[in-house]
Amino acid sequence: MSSLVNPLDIGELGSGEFPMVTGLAKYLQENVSDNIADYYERGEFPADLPKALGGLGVLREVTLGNNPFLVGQIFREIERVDSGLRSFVSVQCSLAGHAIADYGSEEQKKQWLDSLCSGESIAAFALTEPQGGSDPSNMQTNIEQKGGKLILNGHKYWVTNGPSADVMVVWAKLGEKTRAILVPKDAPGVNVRTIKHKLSMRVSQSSEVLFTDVQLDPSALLPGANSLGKALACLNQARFGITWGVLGAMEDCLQVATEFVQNRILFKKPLASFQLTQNKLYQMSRNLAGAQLLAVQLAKLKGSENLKPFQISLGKQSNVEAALSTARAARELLGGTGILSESRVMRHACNLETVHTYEGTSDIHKLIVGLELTGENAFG
Ligand code: TGC
Repeated sequence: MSSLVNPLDIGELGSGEFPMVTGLAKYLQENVSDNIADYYERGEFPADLPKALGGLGVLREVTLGNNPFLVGQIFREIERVDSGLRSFVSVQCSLAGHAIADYGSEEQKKQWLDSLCSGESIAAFALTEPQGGSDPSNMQTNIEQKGGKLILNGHKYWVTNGPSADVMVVWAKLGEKTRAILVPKDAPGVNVRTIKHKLSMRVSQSSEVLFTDVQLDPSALLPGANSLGKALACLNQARFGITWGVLGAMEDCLQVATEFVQNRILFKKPLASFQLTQNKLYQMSRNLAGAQLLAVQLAKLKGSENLKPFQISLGKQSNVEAALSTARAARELLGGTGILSESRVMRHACNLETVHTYEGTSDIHKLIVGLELTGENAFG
């Protein structure tokens, strides 16, 4: 790994340390990287990817493994290609897979975990509703008990993987309690609509899902998923993955920008020789070094089971802001070339606009840290 993308020589970041990550990087390089811009333009997800990631052991590792460095490096490699691909894995493994693994019955785990980890089945996680994602406690989706059956009604929004999901982990109110229930996609009354016209995260398949009198057996409830806190604990997994994933996007932006300015001649000199250029590169490198240190420390804390939610918020907010700033700087250094799909950096920047907002907006994460610092709840 060149010092360019690992300025502080942080040993744990070396992807050579994990054969699975090396295999993943090779697979992505040979099969996805060259085509990703076309997928992005078409707004299409590479359909072979889930089974390929399953075959490499990547989905199992993220869902059930217990090495945060390996999980982090997996996300970093995938997001180096595109944040939308990382979103697929975040939802399949960190959100839906974790919910089933942590809160599911033995029967539910037996039914779903192997096929989710192999990529044979796809999962979605339906928490957010159209009235706003930041306040999930205002959930309107509900479950009623009627004659030994459960009846689900409601409307979920921004459901990643929805269009291809075989199963959805749906969060809903059952009386006063927040519960999660497994809903097969073909259950009568489930209506999945793809969200179109996105200018960001175009390879990620987003949807809204309407549930109209969907009849489910009580055994579809995840027994351990019995509070809003359990839903937020799933988000911890996904937010941790983002702190690592965005490193990949940043590294790619720094690499593209550095190569570009070394080869671009302006005023008879390489663009790299201008002080303003080097200042921008310095800021990108500094952003990256700080983000890497944060990610490594979060992984250490996670590995020793000492990672607190507010620390994840700090890492997610800070690393995504650093990544967005890095991608914008790369775009600027590339001039007009920066807006072309082939240069990659604008795609990263557009994706990172979404990452800045989802899995807890930047502001929500600042307020979570603010609450920790002051004891004052400033959400409402
Ligand atoms: P609050 O009273 O603070 O908390 C309710 C209960 O939850 C506990 N808790 C957590 N537990 C584990 N991990 C966390 N990160 C937790 N945060 C809170 C808390 O201790 C409490 O437990 P208990 O036992 O005391 O009841 O709840 P609040 O309603 O005041 O909300 C606080 C706030 C704003 C921090 C929370 O609502 C929040 O994080 N909001 C942002 C939600 C968010 O990130 N939404 C976007 C998700 S992304 C998306 O929906 C797409 S899903 C994936 C996809 O398809 O892409």
